[in-house]
Amino acid sequence: MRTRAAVAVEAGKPLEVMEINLEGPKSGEVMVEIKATGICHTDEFTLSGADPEGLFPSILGHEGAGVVVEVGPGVTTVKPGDHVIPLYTPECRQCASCLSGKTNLCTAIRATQGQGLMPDGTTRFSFLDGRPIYHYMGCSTFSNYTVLPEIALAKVREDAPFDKICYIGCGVTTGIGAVINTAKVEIGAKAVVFGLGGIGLNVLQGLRLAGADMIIGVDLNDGRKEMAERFGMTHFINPTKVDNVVQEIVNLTKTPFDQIGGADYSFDCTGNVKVMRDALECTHRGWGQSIIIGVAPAGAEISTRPFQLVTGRVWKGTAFGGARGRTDVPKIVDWYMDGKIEIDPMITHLLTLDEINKGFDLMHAGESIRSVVLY
Ligand code: NAD
Ligand code: AHE
Ligand code: ZN
Repeated sequence: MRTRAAVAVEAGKPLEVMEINLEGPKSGEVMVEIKATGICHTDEFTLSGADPEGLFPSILGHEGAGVVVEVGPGVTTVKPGDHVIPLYTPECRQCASCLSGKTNLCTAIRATQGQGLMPDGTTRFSFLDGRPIYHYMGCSTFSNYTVLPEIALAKVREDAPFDKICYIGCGVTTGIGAVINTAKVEIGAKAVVFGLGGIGLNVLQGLRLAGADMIIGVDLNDGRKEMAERFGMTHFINPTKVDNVVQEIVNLTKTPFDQIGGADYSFDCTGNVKVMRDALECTHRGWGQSIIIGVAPAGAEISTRPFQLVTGRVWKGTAFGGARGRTDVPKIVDWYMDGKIEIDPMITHLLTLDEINKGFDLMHAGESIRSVVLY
């Protein structure tokens, strides 16, 4: 069949909206009509050419929601008409990683996913002249219709609005999950969030949900302050307006009983390796944990004095907030529908597929939190 899609033809170039070919689902695969997709900073990162796994031409997008239209042979867990959220971190429930109970990083199809291919090593997308187009993160939600492995779909309730729950496909789950699954923040904690964009705001609401007492937000953009306060931030620091952001955080967290100071938890949501160092070093001697969420460009490396770790600080990372997609995503949709978490104010712009490049422009200008494309 034919479908409309925004194709990443070349690194650093705007997406091109066009009609392309899409082959039907093969064994264990499912065709989904995408109804809405968010634009995450990771899409921008790959389009810019900074992703070591970036492939062109490809169809980006990994934060979608839609409806199953067709299933391939052997598919048993979803059927046409089901509402689903694509998962860039699938959940096969059979591989060593899934069975370990220690990680959400299912390895069943990771190798082909990273090569922009379906598990059988081929692509379902092609230009009208027959040239192949790669998949992206196993999702490719910048196409109106896409094909995914069955294990990469979370079935969700049918009364949840696509234009909001698409964000659970990455940003919401990543931010809240980093707090709950990865850091396991406790009531009364002091935490710092570096980068108050589409991910950082969800870390804030995760911290509020977990009952953190002091929630410090750090961002270069003063315009983020108002929205961040709405999501639970108690103190704001613009690092360009203080001498030393680490010292500032240490001072803020000191008490008469604890003159050492430092955050119990910090989260990097910028992808900047210098910020990652500050995020580690502002945590408390003896027990501070710093969680890396941001994705850094090819070749970038983190560094700190080993003494920071010798003295008890812990550096961790998280992908998709440590969430097991098929199990956890339907629950997060329930949290949204039950009013336990907020999504609506973070979706600042609604776009058509033809306007998708405007979503990247708004992100670059720091004007949007999430732009969502409606098909
Ligand atoms: P975003 O563009 O919406 O937000 C980034 C924010 O960081 C902006 O508010 C920006 O002003 C701020 N910022 C940039 N540089 C800064 C600095 N030096 N100091 C302080 N603030 C700074 O991006 P997003 O969608 O929130 O994504 C954030 C990061 O998380 C990206 O690197 C993205 O690739 C990554 N990400 C990771 C996962 C994961 O599973 N690990 C999931 C989604 C996104
Ligand atoms: N391909 C990049 C890394 C990109 C990356 O870290 N992706 C995150 C999700 S970001 C979502 O917005 C992730 O899930 N990583 C785990 C995985 O298996 O990809 C690179 O550096 O090669
Ligand atoms: Zn993302």
